[in-house]
Amino acid sequence: MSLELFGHPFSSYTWKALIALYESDTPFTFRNIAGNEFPENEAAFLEHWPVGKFPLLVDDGVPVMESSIIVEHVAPALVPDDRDLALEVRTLDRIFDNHVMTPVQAIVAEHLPFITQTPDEARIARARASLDKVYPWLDARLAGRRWAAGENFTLADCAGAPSLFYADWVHPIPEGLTSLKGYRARALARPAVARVVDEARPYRHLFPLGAPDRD
Ligand SMILES: N[C@@H](CCC(=O)N[C@@H](CS)C(=O)NCC(=O)O)C(=O)O
Repeated sequence: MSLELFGHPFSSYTWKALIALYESDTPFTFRNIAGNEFPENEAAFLEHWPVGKFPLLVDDGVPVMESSIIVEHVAPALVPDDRDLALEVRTLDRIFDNHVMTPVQAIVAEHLPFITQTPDEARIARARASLDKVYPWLDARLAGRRWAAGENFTLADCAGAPSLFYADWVHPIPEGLTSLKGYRARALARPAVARVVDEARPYRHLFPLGAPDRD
């Protein structure tokens, strides 16, 4: 199979797909759609997926949308065969995307000048309140676990690492939530995750809330 991944090096969902590709040592071509640098990549991307959400995988010309599906497509071993364990992995994958990354994206969107000049403070407050609810839940769920669903690095960690990376930037995880903070630190030390973080460093100036001087 010939694989091309369209995405932005600073995008959390692109990281999710890249982490799976790096974890599984899968050869692929990265097609960067950052800014106006690579117009031919942007045009090819939109031709395959007019909705315009990235990442997008193209496998021998066939588009594969949605980061969770891309992870399973390129690295099936990141979802365990055991049915109960697979459900736990997929549950945590959904929670990181829907209840961590979605409020983070809402907060970021309210600070993007090309989206709005007047941040919707009520929307930001609702997103922060969502993170305040999910952080303690995750802290309890991750207690005693090395990775999100247990001993092995899975699809859930491909989602957990990027979402918590950015969540802690926009709405810091409280010090007392040691399981969650420890999990985030372990995830950032994982070589595949460290690699996507490093590859994105040149783009940190783009972070609309100002990237903190850490990580
Ligand atoms: N459910 C999608 C979400 C992808 C997503 O929201 N990607 C962001 C970048 S991290 C995006 O495409 N933003 C551009 C836009 O919304 O126009 C997935 O898992 O792939």
